[in-house]
Amino acid sequence: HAFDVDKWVRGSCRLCGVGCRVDLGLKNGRPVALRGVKDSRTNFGYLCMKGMLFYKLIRHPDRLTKPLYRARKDQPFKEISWDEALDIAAKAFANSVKKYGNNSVAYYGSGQALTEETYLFQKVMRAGLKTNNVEGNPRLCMASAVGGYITSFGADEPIGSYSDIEKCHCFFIIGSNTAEAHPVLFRRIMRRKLDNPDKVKVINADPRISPTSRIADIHIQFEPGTDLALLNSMAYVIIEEGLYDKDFLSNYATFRVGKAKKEVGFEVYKKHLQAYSPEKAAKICGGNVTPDLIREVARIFATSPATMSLWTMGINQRIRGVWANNLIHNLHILTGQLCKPGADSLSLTGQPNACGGVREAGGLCHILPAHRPVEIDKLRHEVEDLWGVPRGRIPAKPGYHTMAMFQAINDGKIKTIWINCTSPVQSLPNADKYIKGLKREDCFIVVTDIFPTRTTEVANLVLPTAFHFEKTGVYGCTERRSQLTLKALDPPGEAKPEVWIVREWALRLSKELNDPVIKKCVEPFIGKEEGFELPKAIWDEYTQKLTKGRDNDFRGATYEVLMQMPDGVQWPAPTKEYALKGGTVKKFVRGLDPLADEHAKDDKPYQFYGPAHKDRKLWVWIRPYKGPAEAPDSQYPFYLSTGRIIDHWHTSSMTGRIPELMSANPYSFVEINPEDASRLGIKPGDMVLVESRRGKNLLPAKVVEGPMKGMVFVYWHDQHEDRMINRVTKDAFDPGSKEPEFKICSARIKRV
Ligand code: MGD
Ligand code: SF4
Repeated sequence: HAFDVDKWVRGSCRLCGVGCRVDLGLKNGRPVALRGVKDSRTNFGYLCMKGMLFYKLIRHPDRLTKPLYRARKDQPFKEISWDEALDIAAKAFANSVKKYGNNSVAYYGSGQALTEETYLFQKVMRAGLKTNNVEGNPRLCMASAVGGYITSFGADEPIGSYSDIEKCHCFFIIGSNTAEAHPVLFRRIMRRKLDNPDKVKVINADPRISPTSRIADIHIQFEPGTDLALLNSMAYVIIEEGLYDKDFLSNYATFRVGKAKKEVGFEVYKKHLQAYSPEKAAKICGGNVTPDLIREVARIFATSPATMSLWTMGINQRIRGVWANNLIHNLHILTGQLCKPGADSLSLTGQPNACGGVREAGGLCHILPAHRPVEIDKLRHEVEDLWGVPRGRIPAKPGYHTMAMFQAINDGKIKTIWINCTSPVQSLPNADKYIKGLKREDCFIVVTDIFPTRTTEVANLVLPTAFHFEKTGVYGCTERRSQLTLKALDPPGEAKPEVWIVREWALRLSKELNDPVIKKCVEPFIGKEEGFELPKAIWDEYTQKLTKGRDNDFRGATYEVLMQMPDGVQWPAPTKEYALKGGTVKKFVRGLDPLADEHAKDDKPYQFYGPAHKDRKLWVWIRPYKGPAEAPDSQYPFYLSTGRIIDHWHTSSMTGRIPELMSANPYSFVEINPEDASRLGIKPGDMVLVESRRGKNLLPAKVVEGPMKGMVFVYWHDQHEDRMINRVTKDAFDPGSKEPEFKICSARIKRV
């Protein structure tokens, strides 16, 4: 290697959900380079620009290095000691609990926090402070995918793995700009296509032509929100033309309808699909969708030797996100495009640890660690027993979900909140509405971050934390794979790892509330050195105690094992011997998944033991088409959609501080279809007012054959007040997953 470094330290990328393996290069103790790990079967040594450059944040001059405090939000911050800061945090939470009750406090975390961090925060909140007000940004991101997997397959998270890509013959990419949001994974898909241009088909279904569409054989462009009709129509063709897999269906599937999850017959399902003949669906979908196009893609999907669907926020961030997920799974169940090599219904995760930390370790208001719904008494008591706290300590009722949590702040019901590793002021939809609440003087806000952000502007107490590679811990990516990142250097100034902060805060909280059970939550971790021993002890408790006997049994993936594996381990991995082979590549398949063997009830090759489906079957759902919460009308005639750009990560609080990335994309802009631009007299670079019923942005125009006619698209990373697009988006959410519809609202545009 040409790098001039003294030492390489192994970890995973800090940014997106692909989970690329990286080595951080140090020279004289300073970070100087990042390289991809060649032995990795995830990224094969490749990195995208963000992944290659994030080491520049480690010693960035803007880093927060001292605790900051102000009693009132209209005062300037002053630097204080950790002792003072932890006392203030403990008193704020204790006073709220004493005065307003346990549900007046909350934790709002992140799919970028380490698993050990989320686990410890939620343990103290639930068993210590007796509240399930534990949420995080994965609600804005993956909640619909969780709902889809649980209702269709009986268990969260994908069956297959990235390695299916190299065996896949038909990629059905819907609602995902993989090329920009998951660049290194897209490289694998592109490689597969370029190496097999005729054998491999790529179908891209999206209202916007994006860099992902470049490799597509077919681009289906439909009106935003109409894909539920498209997916039902593909199912119609598959059945009408007899392209379904009768054996797979009779062995492994049942048909379901409604809230009561009632089982119905195949004929009832067929009848429901009559409303979605290609002729009828094409009319609903608009764009370039014709009956022939629907027939063609349904045939390719069903008859290809192996089909993989890939999707992200275009499907999840919708008021019917769970249904959209179900309808994709339906196609796989009908055609048997599951469990065999190269076939999978694979939801791509946005963040590096939304799966590992939040979905698996209990980071949402309704789930306890290891996929245990909080409402189920037996499972809740199991957790209380494992933690050694009295039964009844964890409330049975889920806490506030994200949108309800920020509404509760608006309503003055939450008095103290801890916001960790996320910046809701910029990332919540209809942001202005919630910023009002966050500015309330009667809501005390603690923020843990590495940089000042839009959210630290509304905080009372800002605590500086260690960044990636300044602490040890685990990230779990899309494909059920967990990977360890080792501490390589100390954090700057007085910044501290979150696990230390939570432990010390909990000890003070225990005294403030005179409640020994709070201390009990962190007792196993007292005295542990914070760089390695402390996170290790937390990981050990979580994996050895909490995942035992669960569908994500991960007892084999100890730190010792994770340190030996170039790519970490995929769960389930109940034993060290098994984890040392890499874990489970395909869930539910006998011979590949130890739990499928353990739970086998017959000699069938697939065993769907997911805990949510007692019948051990996959469920094909009857889900009707339903449009978006807000469709264009005469006043606001455009669809507005938002998403990521390759150079930036989310709110750009990190990537916006990397000069190379900033100069590549310094600000956001609005993409407008050339036909609309010409009709409205908008030329490239003109300043355009983008306005909805909630707010407005002023953005330069990019005139491009990207969004379809009647639609505009805005990148959401820009922190500038005039270009923060979440001041314009809508906060309607899916009634099942509670995930907001960032991807669709109506707007008008005007050249200024
Ligand atoms: P990030 O920029 O990822 O955005 O939105 P956010 O989570 O608000 O925030 C991460 C924060 O963590 C940064 O402030 C960073 O400085 C801080 N940080 C980095 N490392 C550490 C660390 O080690 N410890 C701590 N404590 N902090 C650290 C994401 C959210 O946004 C998501 S997940 C989605 S999917 C949504 N997507 C979306 C969209 O598509 N369109 C629109 N319009 N809005 C969206 N908002 C949602
Ligand atoms: Fe990091 Fe994602 Fe880029 Fe890989 S693709 S280097 S995980 S940002």
